[in-house]
Amino acid sequence: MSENSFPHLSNGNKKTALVEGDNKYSYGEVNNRIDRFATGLLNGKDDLREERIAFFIPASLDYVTTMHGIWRAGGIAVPLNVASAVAELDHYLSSASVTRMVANGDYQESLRGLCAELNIELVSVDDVLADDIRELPEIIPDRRAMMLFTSGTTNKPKGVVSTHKTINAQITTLIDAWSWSEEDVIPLFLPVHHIHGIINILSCGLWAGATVHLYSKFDIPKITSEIIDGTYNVFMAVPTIYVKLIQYFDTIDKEQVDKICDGFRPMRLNISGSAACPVKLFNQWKELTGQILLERYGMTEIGMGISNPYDAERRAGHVGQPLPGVEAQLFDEDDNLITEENTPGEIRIKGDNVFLEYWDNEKATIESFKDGWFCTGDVAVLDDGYYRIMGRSSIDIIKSGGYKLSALEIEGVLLTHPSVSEVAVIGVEDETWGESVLAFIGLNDGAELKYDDLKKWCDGKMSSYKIPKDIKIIDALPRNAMGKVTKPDLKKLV
Ligand code: MCA
Ligand code: AMP
Repeated sequence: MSENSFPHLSNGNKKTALVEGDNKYSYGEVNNRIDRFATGLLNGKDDLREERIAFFIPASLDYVTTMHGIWRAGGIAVPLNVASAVAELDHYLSSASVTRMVANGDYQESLRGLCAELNIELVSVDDVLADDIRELPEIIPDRRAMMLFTSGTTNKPKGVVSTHKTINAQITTLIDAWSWSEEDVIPLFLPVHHIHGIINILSCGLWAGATVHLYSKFDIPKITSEIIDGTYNVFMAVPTIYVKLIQYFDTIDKEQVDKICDGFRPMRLNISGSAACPVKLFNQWKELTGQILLERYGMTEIGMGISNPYDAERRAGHVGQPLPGVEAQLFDEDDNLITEENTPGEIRIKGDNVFLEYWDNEKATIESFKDGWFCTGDVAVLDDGYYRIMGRSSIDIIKSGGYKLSALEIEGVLLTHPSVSEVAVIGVEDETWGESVLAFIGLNDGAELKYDDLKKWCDGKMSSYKIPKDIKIIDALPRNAMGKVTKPDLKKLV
């Protein structure tokens, strides 16, 4: 994907690309700024040759400038979670061998110590922007473009590397399947270190020539006031956002609720994904707004894989069929292809949308593929022509608020608390968050532990959404004959 692949990002295009607060930026302005940023990054070199450049910037013009500037200059973009704890950042930056970090204002200040320690050059967007534009390198599609960190069944997140070709495929399948056009106007309030915010909303929007309204967080009053004004015609979110909107309706008067729902009603599309959308929520949303949520299934390693149709039945509790250009099949535990309906199997995916590799982790990359298929670890059935997700093969992966969390990563942090002798973390069903994090904790002799103290102690060691929402003190964790904690037994105690 060279930048020309985003057909609307061209000089002189006056169409509004981005809206940030009271400011509007045209495609032409954004394009020029990206070229200036890329020129500044190169600083006389002809190509960044896959230098890893991280950035710690919320959704904004500066974010778009940085991401595309790195791409145009031939680097690998490493967008970071601006809500990360320092310990998490240390892992991301070290494992990706990041050499430069872009951050502005207070964000920059918060990173100064860590960057100095890791010998990373810390710059702001303004520091980099060049006054004029030099020739930029030719980028072939197979070049590495982006690294996103994802949690898995190990205690450290892995860097998922996608190429320009991968990103191109992830975007274009959605442009077709969801009928994106220049007429579209969409709010972006999800974090921009994950596929949902980066590809499905921001990149599809910019590729299609649409207008993307940028928010640094999910600001319900501001966003709903734009919805009342009829600003948006497309809305994409994780199920927790729809739950939070419905909860918000309970706190405001009926007339206001009606206005917001009337703002949703004429939209051409409302999408839910990143976690299971409960049938109850699907029905509530339809009742309130008339919108039939389009649920789709994706993963950091594959972008979007399976989606309900835009123009045909959108079935509650189901994620639909493989997207154009994506192959999906179910396999049983012996790697046999499942062809019958209603037989559970692991979803495996092939296509240009699939990532290249886990960064610097050949073993994990090899283990995640079988016969060329990427193994998602998600279990599904085919039910009357539509895939239905049953759950995940690993109990150690939790989906909370749309974030994928590793139980082992959280356990690793909790175990360092001086009062804790053993710990097991599980996800428990939660109406708002989908799943919430619960920790079973065994204490050292004579030790005591209050939840609030543990919560405080976790601050700065992990992002707030990973901190257990509750703890249960237990005499001894249930273990099997091999000494392994039997988490299904813990689930029965909840
Ligand atoms: C936040 N809190 C939580 C959680 N998150 N409590 C329990 N479980 C959680 N998961 C608590 C905070 O600690 C805080 O508590 C209070 O809620 C408010 O926190 P805040 O961060 O302000 O919450 P929020 O703004 O309401 O955030 C909810 C959110 C956010 C907007 C839904 O979680 C979010 O943006 N989720 C989306 C993540 C996403 O984009 N995932 C896509 C990745 P206290 O007040 O006590 O301090 S998956 C993906 O990309 C794949 C490819 C796909 O398929 O899409
Ligand atoms: P992540 O690794 O953060 O990209 O999260 C990807 C995971 O989110 C998938 O492997 C699924 O477990 C889950 N997921 C995404 N979309 C859905 C959906 N519509 N229904 C159920 N689970 C989903």
